[in-house]
Amino acid sequence: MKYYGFWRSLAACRVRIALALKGVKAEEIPVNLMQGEQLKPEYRAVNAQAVVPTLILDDGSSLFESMAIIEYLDEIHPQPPLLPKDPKGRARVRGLAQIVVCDGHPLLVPRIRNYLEKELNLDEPARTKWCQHWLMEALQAVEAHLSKEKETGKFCHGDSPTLADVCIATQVFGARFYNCNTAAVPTVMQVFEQCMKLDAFDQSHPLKQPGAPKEIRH
Ligand SMILES: N[C@@H](CCC(=O)N[C@@H](CS)C(=O)NCC(=O)O)C(=O)O
Repeated sequence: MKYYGFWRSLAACRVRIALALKGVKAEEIPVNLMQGEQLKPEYRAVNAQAVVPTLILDDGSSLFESMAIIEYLDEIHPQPPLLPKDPKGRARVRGLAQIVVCDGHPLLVPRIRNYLEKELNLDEPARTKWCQHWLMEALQAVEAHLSKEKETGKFCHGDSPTLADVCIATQVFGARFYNCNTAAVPTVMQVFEQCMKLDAFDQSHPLKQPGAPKEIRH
């Protein structure tokens, strides 16, 4: 198994964390998003949306979209489970994950930032303000759930990590890259600290990947 990713990609990071939690080894093939490599015809032939991640299975077939990839990994490597056993629990975990993956993170990706810069002529401070705003919108919605729902434990749902933690941890990585004030989301940050005690999260951090700089410059 191998996957196309990039050190800076939060979506690829989600897959990296899930692979690590499952103890599955997969080589990462870097696609340099900062140099636009995702837009080259060779990569478009791999991923029709020109985005990472793409998981390539041993039979050569490919899977796309981080949530679909992670749920596939969870089905073929059921231990440790990333979704609860009960339907209501699964709906809650998927809901928390989707606040980030469907509604928050898509507003930050390179094609959006490039459009803001090149088509709408927004300068760097305005683009940073945009990213900070949407990063925190998602995390504040997650905070509202985590802080008042009884299912919240050490992690988003109980005392072991789920799909929700994978997604929320990567959104916090993004919030830190953009120097967001995370004091407003204390429960999210408690869960994040628990996640970061696990090697699977710590070692999957974007800045710990080959080719990553010591710190993020926008
Ligand atoms: N919903 C997709 C998002 C994929 C995505 O947008 N990935 C970003 C990196 S985090 C990307 O490759 N962007 C390329 C671009 O925007 O040009 C997923 O979860 O896999």
